[in-house]
Amino acid sequence: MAETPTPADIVTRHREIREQYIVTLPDRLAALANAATRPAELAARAHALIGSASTFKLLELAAAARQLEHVARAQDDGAHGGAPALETALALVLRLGEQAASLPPLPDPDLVVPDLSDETLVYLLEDDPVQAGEMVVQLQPYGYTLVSFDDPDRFRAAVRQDRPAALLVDIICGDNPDAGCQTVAAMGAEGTLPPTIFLSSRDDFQARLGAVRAGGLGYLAKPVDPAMLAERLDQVIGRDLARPYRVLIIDDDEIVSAEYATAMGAAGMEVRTLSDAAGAVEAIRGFLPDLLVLDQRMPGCTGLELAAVLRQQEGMASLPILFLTAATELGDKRLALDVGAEDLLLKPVALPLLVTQVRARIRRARLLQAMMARDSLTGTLNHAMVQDHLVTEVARARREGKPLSFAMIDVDRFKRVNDEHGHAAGDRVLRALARLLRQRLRRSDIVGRYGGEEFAVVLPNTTAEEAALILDGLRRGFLAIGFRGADDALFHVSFSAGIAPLRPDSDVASLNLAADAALYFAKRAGRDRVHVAGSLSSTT
Ligand code: GH3
Ligand code: MG
Repeated sequence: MAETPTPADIVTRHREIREQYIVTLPDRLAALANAATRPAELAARAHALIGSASTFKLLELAAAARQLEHVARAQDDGAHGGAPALETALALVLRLGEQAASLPPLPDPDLVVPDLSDETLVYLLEDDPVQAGEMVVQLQPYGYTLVSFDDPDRFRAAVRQDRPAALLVDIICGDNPDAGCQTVAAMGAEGTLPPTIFLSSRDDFQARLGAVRAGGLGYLAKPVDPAMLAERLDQVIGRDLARPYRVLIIDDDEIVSAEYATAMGAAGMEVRTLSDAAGAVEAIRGFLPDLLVLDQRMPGCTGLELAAVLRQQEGMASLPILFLTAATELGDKRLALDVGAEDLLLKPVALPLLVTQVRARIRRARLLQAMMARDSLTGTLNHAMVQDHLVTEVARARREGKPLSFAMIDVDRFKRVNDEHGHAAGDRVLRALARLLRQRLRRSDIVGRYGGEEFAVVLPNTTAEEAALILDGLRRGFLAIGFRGADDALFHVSFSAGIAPLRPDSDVASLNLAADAALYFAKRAGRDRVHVAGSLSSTT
């Protein structure tokens, strides 16, 4: 995959695209002038110009083009005596267009620049060294590096310089009961505030209100449960452990699509562009985008028609589509929603808004997909999906002559966790285990919740010995995680695991049985260990 571009790369790229657009302007104007006596074509060309000119913030030119489209359409519809108005409108467009082409391009104030901050670095403002030290250790298993500060001024200076991904702020600092909120509010006013979560021993409305007013995105009452804190951090940072969002843009104006693609790329998305609707089905099958951005007007077919064609293809019925259009007719919006468009954005759309809209829709679409195939508590695959994947992976391993291991994991004495610390704490333990599995395993490994407190993992291309090492590392990682229950006491939980390697004579059913038997062996041998089917000892 390509390296993440720097903010300077992005600005340069946008400038190049803009310059390309300016270079193409004279041709666009010439085509317009040539169509002076054919009102229908003139209207279509004027319409295209509205879209591109407004994208590049040539707003006067876009407005003149809109007027020209209006007059040309009236003429085309048989209005009499419109010729002089049409000539005037066309002349204005040509004049403004020539002006724009000869002036140095304005920089676009609305760029999306990549966020290069380390998404695992979190700064903590906490004046109690014991609590700070504990928090640093507790967040390590979740992949967060916490750096703690006890002085608000030094904290502020460090945040400004290092740009951490998020802040954790204790509201009370030293003798000042409001130091945390004041520090955060000051950074907010400076425009240097990363996503912030407040931690406080107060849990009343006034304290929470103060935190919201200061600009906090989250508020956790102390003592803080590390699992809950890690989840909140994931949320505010927008960390997605899955693959990057993919967007396919289909627009016949390649310069306009390049402008959009650059902005989405800067926001960490993978983007492809296509200028010809005819290649859409093939491009979607090859690239598997999460979302389609369609221009409404294209030569050959409209965006609406293309959407209708796609909706008839297998597997594309629910692909989210975002329409971009320069048209303001309400009728179009109704039609767009009719073919199942997510929404319709009017051009010119500011790049940051476009990126936000695309991201929100992909997030929701992935969530919906996940809900259907996944367990709602832990977000891992459900039992049926794991079995499906296991069938596929076993077949693949046989075909390619590669090893495969299947593991079952069961939380130890989980009934006691629920009994002693409450069901809600039990749920957090399960979510933390699921998250640890997803975070530490490879993308190609398949993780699912088998039911209750039992999980299953398919490890393609992994021998039993390798699997035992991996699972044992996970076992130790899980044991290191601290949880807090209803009684506020910190506690730790272990799991046992059974591993079954794929053997020449095994199938999916016997893999399940063997992993289950190995897990049973690990439990009987004393729990908190990993056992490989057929071996005599377990790893602890
Ligand atoms: P062992 O070490 O032998 O596995 O003992 P255990 O207590 O973990 O096993 P047992 O099967 O006796 O108890 C499992 C408990 O898990 C019982 C059930 O109430 C609880 N449980 C199952 N699903 C959930 C869940 O979604 N959330 C919570 N909090 N508890 C659950
Ligand atoms: Mg159990």
